[in-house]
Amino acid sequence: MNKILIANRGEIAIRIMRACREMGIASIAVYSEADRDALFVKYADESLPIGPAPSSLSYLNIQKIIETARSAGADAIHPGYGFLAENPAFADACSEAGIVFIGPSSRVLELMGNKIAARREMKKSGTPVVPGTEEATTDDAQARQIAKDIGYPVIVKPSGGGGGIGMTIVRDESALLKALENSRTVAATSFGLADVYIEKYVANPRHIEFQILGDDHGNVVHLNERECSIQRRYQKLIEEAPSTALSPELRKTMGETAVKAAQHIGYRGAGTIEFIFSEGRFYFLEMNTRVQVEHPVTEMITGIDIVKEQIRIASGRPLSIQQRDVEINGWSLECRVNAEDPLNDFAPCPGRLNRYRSPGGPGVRVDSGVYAQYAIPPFYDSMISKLVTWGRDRSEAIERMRRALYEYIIGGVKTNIPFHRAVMENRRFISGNINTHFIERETCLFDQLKHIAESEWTLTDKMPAGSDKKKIAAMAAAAAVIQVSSARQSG
Ligand code: MV4
Repeated sequence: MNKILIANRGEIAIRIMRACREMGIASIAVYSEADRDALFVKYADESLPIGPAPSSLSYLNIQKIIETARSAGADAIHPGYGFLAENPAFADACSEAGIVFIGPSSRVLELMGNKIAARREMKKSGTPVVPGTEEATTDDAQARQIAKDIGYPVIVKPSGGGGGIGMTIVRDESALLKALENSRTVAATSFGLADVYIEKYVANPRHIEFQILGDDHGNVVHLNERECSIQRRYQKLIEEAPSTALSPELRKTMGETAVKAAQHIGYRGAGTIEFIFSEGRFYFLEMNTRVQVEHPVTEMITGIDIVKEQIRIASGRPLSIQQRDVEINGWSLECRVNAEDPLNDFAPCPGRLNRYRSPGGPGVRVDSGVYAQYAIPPFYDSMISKLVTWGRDRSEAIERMRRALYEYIIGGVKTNIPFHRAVMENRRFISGNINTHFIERETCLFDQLKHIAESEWTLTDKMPAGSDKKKIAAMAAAAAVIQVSSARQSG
């Protein structure tokens, strides 16, 4: 493999190109009109335009991307996450063009993309699934009977989706038919498939997922778990590895279950088995057939470069590690730093980063696709960076995250950094006793956040206003760099 086209943008495009560079592989960026000034376009060995800003006309345009890959002589395409990453038609289009799709077979993408089929298949492999329906529920009387048998509350889920869209929690029979109707409508609009299914609703769960890698030589390994319970409206905000919830024995059991599940479907590439975890029990939820946003926390505790393994696997080479080589070293946290206003319902705040300086030092990793003076376009997600820390234990990882959040300077847009600072100081979070309802239930978080945001934003917008000398010094340094570069530009 000599040349890889990255069919994605932002931080993940750069993450993939970094792996390419270390492996001596040339990288090709493709970019929309809105991304002309983006960092990933500058980082790539070669950059080619693929169309207008809306992703439907660029990053989702299969024909255009394949055509571009062909004319540039790409051997393979890495789809990153989102966009075309889990699209079986795209995987097929790659093969038809004689280009390697860096990911699982289109058969597996199809199978795991249909959540009812995935459930059925996982049950067959001996993986525990939540009690629920085996087929799409079409008949109302039958649905009523099934929900009654499972016992309320139940949750209605679209088969075509995942990630929470169109899911409805049903507390009693009177709400069931309306919920089915509602989920079907959302499912049809969002996924083009109206099929829905019913599961027992697991109350107060954690979301724990296992990273797996499979190659074409019959090897499947797991890289342990990630704890992803800190989320809001199905959007993960903070992830960590390992999870405070698992004993070594349970970790081993869940890891072996994940490997068996992957082997059962003949999985190739990097993938994630999502489990819902409650009261010591775990159940399969979904499988994600791509590299995930939060993969760095696993890399930090295992030392394994997941993207390089993806490329190795796609080249037909065996995994560079066996299960016995996988060890957990320390603890890692990831905060997704977004351009959004946590005090205004996390509304997106795209715009120019008139000040930008990222943190560093021991145990700090920043994956981002931005730079000072870069304008975040309004067309895509609002992620500025993934701030990742590592420590010998969870306390050290948290301390380093607090320190890194303190060092981070972002001016010109509102960010959720104050939210992350509040979480890193929150007693419940520090205790590790968290579940998926943490953000909505921990209301004191928002009082704390308000307090932090007021001082932080004042400081960043009006530099001399604060009393925080060290932060001002760091901001002055960043401002000086900006002045020098703009003087250069105008001169
Ligand atoms: C569930 C569940 C409880 N019971 N399934 C949400 C994202 C998707 N990956 C699966 N999700 C859930 N599935 C069963 N059987 C709880 C969630 C869930 C959730 C559901 C409704 C409202 C907010 C939620 C937050 C996290 C997880």
